[in-house]
Order: sequence, then structure tokens, then C-alpha cells
Amino acid sequence: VSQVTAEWEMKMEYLVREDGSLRFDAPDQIAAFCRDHGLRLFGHTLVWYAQAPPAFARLAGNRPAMTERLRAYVQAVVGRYRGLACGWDVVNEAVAEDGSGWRDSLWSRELGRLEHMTLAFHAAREADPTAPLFLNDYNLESLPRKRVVFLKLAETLLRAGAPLTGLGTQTHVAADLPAGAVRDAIRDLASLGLPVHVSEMDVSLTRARGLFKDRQALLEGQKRVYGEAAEAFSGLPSDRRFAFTHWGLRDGDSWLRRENAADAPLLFDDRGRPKPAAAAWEGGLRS
Ligand code: 9MR
Repeated sequence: VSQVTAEWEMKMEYLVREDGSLRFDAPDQIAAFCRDHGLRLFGHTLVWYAQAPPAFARLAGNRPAMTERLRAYVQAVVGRYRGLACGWDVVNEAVAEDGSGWRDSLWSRELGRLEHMTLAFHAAREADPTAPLFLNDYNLESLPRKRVVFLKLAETLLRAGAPLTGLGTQTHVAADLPAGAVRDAIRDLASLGLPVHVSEMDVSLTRARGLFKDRQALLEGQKRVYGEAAEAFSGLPSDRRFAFTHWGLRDGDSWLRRENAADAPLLFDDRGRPKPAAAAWEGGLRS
């Protein structure tokens, strides 16, 4: 079954209005589209350091109010799509950029470094008793040290009783990623025993540095990385494979295009034609 993740429309940035009320127009449309076309809808994302809407920031210093507002938010959002959403990124990007520890955020400062995460997981579980609930992060391929901290955080959450039931690796990588890096990350994540979601994959050409000078070499590298990711994912036992999500289909629609107009990180070109990477990815899945 095909699965859809909204890039933006199910985040606090979209859902929470200035006065704290919630708007669900766009996510409801996406949900209806999924329902009409028999697609699974994946919820992204409930708690993210990068998003602290004014309606929450205003509650700083008032821990009980902040706790209640966050719990009510998670329950309202998860509850609305209960039965339709096939899973949720409950906590996104909780590990520090360089992998040195846990990230500082409005949520961690106000509600506690671990407590804000357990609160969100419990609230999500209360609102949907069966949906898989994920911890999701990036640079787990290029920074093995960050991966270690990510896996330790997952264990800490489980020990604390949080209903964490899946691990997401975004897989925003570059075309010069060393061979084996994506495979090792996917295997390491699966070693914890939870299903793995390759949750936002793209392979940037313009973020690649060093060896790969010309475009052709970059496209070759991109093809290799996509093939390796598909092969590593399909090599997991079936109970460790949650889903494989690409962070967009056509190059021209990618968030990376806004960073660099020359980037082409996805499986389909601007006109929607499959690139060599698409065949490599599909081949990897079958291997
Ligand atoms: O691709 C997303 C972009 O369209 C949004 O403007 C941006 C901010 O909401 O988020 C981008 O997606 C990010 C994802 O939610 C979390 N991992 C990193 C992704 C790329 O920045």
C-alpha cells in the first residue's frame, strides 16, 4: 500500500493559530485524498524543537499550563486522524545536531528533557491505542555518533515506559555518502527490535563535497545511495520494515531546491520522468 506524509500541513507551524486554536483544513483535505485513493497517511510531526508557536511560547514559566496545552494538542491532532493515520512521528529531531546529546528546546526547557517526550508519547497513545509511534531523526547515516545517542535515547524512552514503537531515519543524505553508511544505519536501527521507517529520503547533489566534481559522477553516486538504501531496507526482517518514504517525487518540488537551485535530489526529474536513481531504488527493493 502506498503511503503519504504531509511535508508541512500537519505540523504545529500550520495547525496552531496565533490565538492557540487549531485549524485542520489542509490536513483534512490530505486525509480525504488518502481515504479516496486507498493510501495510508503518516502523521508528521507532533513535537519538534524547531516549532514553538506563540500560543505555546506565551505559557513559558507556567509548567502546568504548558503540560496541559501540549497534551491537549497531541490528543486533538492524533484523535482527529485516529483510524486513518498509520503512524505518527511523535518526537522529531531530539538529538543535538552534532550528536553530542539531547537538543535544547522550548519543550525541554519548560517540561523537562525526557518528560516532554514521554508526555507526548503517552498523549498520542491515549488518543490512538494502536497507531505506531515514532522517534525520528536525521544525519544518523553520516554521523554514527549521533546514531548512538539516538538509539540510547530510544532505550531511555522505552525504560521510562513511553509507548515508542518505531524508529524513523529521515535519510537526507548527499551523493558522496560513503558506501555502506546507509546500510549500517538501517541495520543498527533495526537491531533495537522496533520497525524502521526510512522517513524522508532524498540524496542531494549540491550538498556533496570533495571527490565528486562533475554532475555525472554525482548522479552515479546518487543512484548508488538509493540502491543501497532500498537493498538494506528490503533486507530487514518483515517485522522491522515499517515504510520507505521519499521526501518528494519531482526534483523541482524538493525543499532542497530552495537551498540550491541546481540540486536534483529525488527519483523523478522536474518533468516527472524517472531518473537512473529510480530504477536503482526499485532494483534494490527487489533484491
Ligand atoms: O520539506 C519541509 C519544508 O517544506 C518545510 O518548509 C520545512 C519546515 O516545516 O520542513 C521540511 O521538512 C523537514 C521535516 O519536517 C523534518 N526533517 C527535515 C525536513 C527538511 O527540512
